[in-house]
Amino acid sequence: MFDFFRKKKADECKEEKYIEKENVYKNDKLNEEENKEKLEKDLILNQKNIENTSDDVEENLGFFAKISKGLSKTREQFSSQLKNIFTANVKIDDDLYEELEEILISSDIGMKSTIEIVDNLKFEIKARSIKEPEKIFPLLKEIMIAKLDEKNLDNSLNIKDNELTVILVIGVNGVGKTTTIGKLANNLEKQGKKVILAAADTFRAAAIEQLDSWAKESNTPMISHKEGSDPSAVIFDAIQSAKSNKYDVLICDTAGRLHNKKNLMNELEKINRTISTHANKANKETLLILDATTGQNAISQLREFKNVCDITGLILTKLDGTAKGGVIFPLQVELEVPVKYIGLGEGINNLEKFDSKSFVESMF
Ligand SMILES: Nc1nc2c(ncn2[C@@H]2O[C@H](COP(=O)(O)OP(=O)(O)OP(=O)(O)O)[C@@H](O)[C@H]2O)c(=O)[nH]1
Ligand SMILES: [Mg+2]
Repeated sequence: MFDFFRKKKADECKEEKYIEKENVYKNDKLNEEENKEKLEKDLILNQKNIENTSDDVEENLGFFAKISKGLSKTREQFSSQLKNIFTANVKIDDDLYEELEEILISSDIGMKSTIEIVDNLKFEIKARSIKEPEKIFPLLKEIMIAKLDEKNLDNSLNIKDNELTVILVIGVNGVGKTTTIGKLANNLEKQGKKVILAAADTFRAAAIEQLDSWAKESNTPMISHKEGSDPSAVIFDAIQSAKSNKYDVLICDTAGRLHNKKNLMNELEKINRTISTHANKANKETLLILDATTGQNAISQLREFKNVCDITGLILTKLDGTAKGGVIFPLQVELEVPVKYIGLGEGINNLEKFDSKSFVESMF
C-alpha cells in the first residue's frame, strides 16, 4: 500500500520536475526570443542614433557656422582681397578708398551701395579719428550691416498662428524653386507648422514627381493633378484642402517662366486671381527665387518681375556655388525687396533665414 503511494508521490514529483523543467526551458526560450528581439531593437536604435548623429551634426552646426560654410566662396574672394590692401602699415588715403571700391564692386555689391558704403566709411574714420588699419574691418562690417538694414524691411515670412498663409513660388527656369520648396516645407514643419504643397508646375515633365519626392522627404502632403492640367485648378483644390484641414501654410510650386512670355504671365495672373478669390482671408507671400550664381542677371530678373507682379520677398539660391553673394545688397537695398531665405546647398537642411548681421560677418 505504502509502496503504491510512494510510487505515486515519486511519479508526481517526476511530473512536477518535468513541468518545472519544461517551464524553465520555455522561459529560457522566451528569454532567448525576448533577448533576440531586444538585441535587434538595440541594433536598430543604434543605427538610428548613428544616422541621427550625422543629421544632428549638420543641424547643430549652428546657424552662423552653416552660413559661414555656405558663403565660403564669397568670403574667399572678398576677404582675401581686403586683407591684401589692409596690411599693417597701410596709409589711409584716397588710393586705399579707391581700391576698396573696386573690391566691393567686384563682389557684386553694386555701384550705388559701394559708393555709399565707402563714403560712410570715410566719414566715420574721420569722425572717430581712426589711424590703425585693424580698426577699419569692424567699422566696415558695421557700415555694411547698416546698409543692408537701411530700408527697415521685414525679412520674416508672413505667417501667423491659427491663420492660413499661401506662399506662391515663382521665378525663371532652373533657379531652384522646387528644391527651395522642399527645404522650406521641412524648415516650417520643424517649427511645428502644418504644411501642404501644391504641384502647380503642370508644364514640365517630371515636375510633379520631383515635388512629390520633396513632399515625402519633408513629411508634407501634396495636392497634384495630371501633367498638362490647369495650374489654377491644382491651387484651387489645394486651398480647399488647406482650409478644411486647418493647415498653416500652403506652398505652391509653379513652372519656370520669363517675365516676357505672355501666356505664362497670363497663367500667373489667373493663379493670383484664384488665390485672392478663394483664400481672400489668408496671409499671402509671392516669393521670387533668384539664382545667386547669375549675379547681375538676378537684379534684372527682379526688376522685370516687379513690373508685372507684387513680389513680397526673395530667396537667393546657390550661394554655396558662387563668389557673387554681394548681389544681396542691390536686391534688398536698391530694389527694396526683402531677402527672406538663402539657399546654401542642395540638401534639405541647406536653407537659412536671411539675417544681415550673420551674412556680413560671413563675408569677412
Ligand atoms: N548648390 C546648390 N544647388 C541648388 C540650390 N538650390 C537648388 N539647387 C539645384 O539647382 C537645380 C535646379 O533646381 P530646381 O529646384 O529643379 O529648380 P526649378 O526652379 O524648380 O526648375 P524648373 O522647375 O525647371 O524651372 C537642381 O540641381 C538643384 O539641386 C542651392 O542652394 N545650392
Ligand atoms: Mg521646378
